[in-house]
Amino acid sequence: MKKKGMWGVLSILLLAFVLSCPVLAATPLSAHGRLSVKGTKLVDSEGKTFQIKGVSTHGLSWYPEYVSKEAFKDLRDKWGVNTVRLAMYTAEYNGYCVAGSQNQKTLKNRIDAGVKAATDLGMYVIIDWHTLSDGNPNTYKKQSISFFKAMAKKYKGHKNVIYEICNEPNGGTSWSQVKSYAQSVIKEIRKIDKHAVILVGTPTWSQDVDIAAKSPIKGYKNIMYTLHFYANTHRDSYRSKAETAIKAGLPLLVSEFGISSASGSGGVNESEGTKWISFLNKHGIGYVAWNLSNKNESCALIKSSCSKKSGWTSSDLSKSGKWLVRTYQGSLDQSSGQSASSQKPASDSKPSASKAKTVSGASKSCRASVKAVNSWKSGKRYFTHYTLTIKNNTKKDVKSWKVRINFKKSIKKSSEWNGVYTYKSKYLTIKPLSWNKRIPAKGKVTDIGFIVSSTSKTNLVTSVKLQ
Ligand code: IDC
Repeated sequence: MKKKGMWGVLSILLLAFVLSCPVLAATPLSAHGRLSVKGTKLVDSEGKTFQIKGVSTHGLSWYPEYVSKEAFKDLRDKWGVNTVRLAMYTAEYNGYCVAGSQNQKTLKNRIDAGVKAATDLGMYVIIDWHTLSDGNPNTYKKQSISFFKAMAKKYKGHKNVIYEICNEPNGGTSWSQVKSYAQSVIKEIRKIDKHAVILVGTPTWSQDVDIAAKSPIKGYKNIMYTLHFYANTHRDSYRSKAETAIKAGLPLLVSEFGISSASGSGGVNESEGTKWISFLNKHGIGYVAWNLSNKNESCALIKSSCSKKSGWTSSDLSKSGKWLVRTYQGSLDQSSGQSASSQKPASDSKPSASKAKTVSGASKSCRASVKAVNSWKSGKRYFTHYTLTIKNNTKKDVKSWKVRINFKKSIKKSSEWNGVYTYKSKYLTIKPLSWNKRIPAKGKVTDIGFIVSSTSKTNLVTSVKLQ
């Protein structure tokens, strides 16, 4: 009896101990593992599209106080961020190449601290060689090679480190000059690290992705090209350049963007920002916002009057910061403190949108499935990005198709692709284009999608009919 009693107490104690242990939440890294490039997309270790949602530091010489585990944890858990970018200027304000060897040590220590914080939190981290006033990345090519060799040696065992080898070529630097620089740097990194994703800037402040697409770098895997935009300056015509590059098969990443003007100041343009994000979500392209500081400029994410280095509430954020958190995460104040673990392809506004759902409908031969892959709030409206897949279950080709999708509440068109769309208040119909009309026997059509908005969070699809 006595013995039994003791075991009873012990097992209760053991149970109490187990229950009091925090459940180990998944992190972006534990959920997605090493990233690589497949076609035009960044994919996770299971080959699924992975969309970076990131925040960049300001220059590591200027605002090192935001490089900390506390700050990054807030970004991850409260802002919905899965990646941080450590921006190290090469030329201006104590840049790496202009202020002596002691300064280089200091900057490298800051990178180490940033990589460690991100790694401890299971986040991805971009080491950014932030060329800017030096215009042509060949200016400091030697320094760049020795820097990236050192980084690659140190971090080759890491699955979460990404190298960005030149932020923004400018001042008339041509793509062939950037390409030759990139080939030299990539060659050295690859001798040490066979896998890491490497980001290459494009001419004209990383805008000319269409030009890079005409002559991409050959012979290496896991290379992406960067596209930068500032939404109050760069609009439709820049999205067209991106579209050209994507069509040509170039893998893109927006390693820096703001919703201010290109100067980093001036008014912020939320609606153009939202257009960009819809566009990037539609293409599964990731993005990283500039910048985590309280500098008195409209692209800074923290208000200049706020001196906190972490633990921000919504009122501590600038207009850009508030918009960003809304776009990435829903609302800061509602945040549950959940880890950004569950990184779905992009921004999930809380609460209903996280129930990513598929609704299907069938005809005699086919099955159509509509999946909500993404949701976010912008202004007063809730946006949802849906994809449509139609499978032919028979052994005969289907000549054409038409799908009707019914919603709970009325919807408004935001964007659409790869179909002919007709909108009525509570439903829409999609008909094919000439090239995706025919569904081969046992085959399927994919890559059809649309974004609609409504005033309700719970505006999910109620039924799908194949006509
Ligand atoms: C800006 C900073 C600003 C700093 C300036 C230095 O926000 O505080 O004084 O750099 O020249 C970029 C660059 C990025 C710029 C940003 C805004 O990559 O370094 O930051 N921008 O101008 N490209 C387009 C815009």
